[in-house]
Amino acid sequence: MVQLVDSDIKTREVLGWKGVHVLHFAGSSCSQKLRIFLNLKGIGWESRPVDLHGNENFQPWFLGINPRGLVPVLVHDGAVHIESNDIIEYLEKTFPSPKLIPAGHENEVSALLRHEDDLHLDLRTLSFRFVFNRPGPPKPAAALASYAANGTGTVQGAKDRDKDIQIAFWQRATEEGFPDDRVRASAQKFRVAFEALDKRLAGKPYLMGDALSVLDIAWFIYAHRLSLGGYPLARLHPRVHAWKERLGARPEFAQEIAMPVDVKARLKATRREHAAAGKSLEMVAGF
Ligand SMILES: N[C@@H](CCC(=O)N[C@@H](CS)C(=O)NCC(=O)O)C(=O)O
Repeated sequence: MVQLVDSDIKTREVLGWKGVHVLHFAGSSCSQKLRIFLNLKGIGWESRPVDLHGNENFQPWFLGINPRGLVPVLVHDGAVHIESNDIIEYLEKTFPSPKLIPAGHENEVSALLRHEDDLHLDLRTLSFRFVFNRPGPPKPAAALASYAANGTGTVQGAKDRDKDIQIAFWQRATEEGFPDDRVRASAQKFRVAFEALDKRLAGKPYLMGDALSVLDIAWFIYAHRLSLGGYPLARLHPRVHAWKERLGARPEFAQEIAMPVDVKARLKATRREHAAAGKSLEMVAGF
């Protein structure tokens, strides 16, 4: 559980926020995951949007809440929680019904969620190359300078190494973009992970068996995002594809991944351009 301590937090006003507040961004995968969880739980929450496209997460106000500079963030009765999977596990304990982590499987689910989180920078690499595909550097120099300079830089009282990893990721992306060899390495990790999921889904409707769990939510988001980027899910992992389609038809999921018409059209054009240049995800990955 990553609940921040008092000395981590500079934006003191949040300490007075009562109830459930979520700082999030519509198109962020981790935010989508948390919002689907909240929908399924029926937990009422106050929305505090953070504009990632405008780099609001690198502004002093937001870094004063989450020194790591990432969404989502949960503020529950003035307590600040970061890291989407930790937030979900905290909420599962606090709002136990309906159950989304099967009893007796807490440690197994926790380990499987950690594996999902370990692939987050790989998801980001593939997303920036094949889904967002915006011109210019992924993060402007001024935004990164603000990121480095603001916030306490501590999580639970200790210097936050994760922030250094984030900054290094963006600096490298600014210098070299998201080159083919990194795409191949990231895509391969997902191929291995999806093969394991495909096996789990043999004869079972959900990843943990007969009941929907947080694991389905977390992996649904990855499968959805990668499909948008052109990952050939139906061809390589048919059971995962069918499971994703089934989940995506449920309103609690569908409303969180709905895309504005212009964004959809832009993505379609990007996919066409990449394919024409021989640079679609499956071509670069060698799938
Ligand atoms: N391990 C973190 C990852 C959070 C994360 O990387 N969030 C992304 C959005 S999905 C973010 O805030 N990115 C910052 C940016 O793009 O500037 C979690 O699970 O909460």
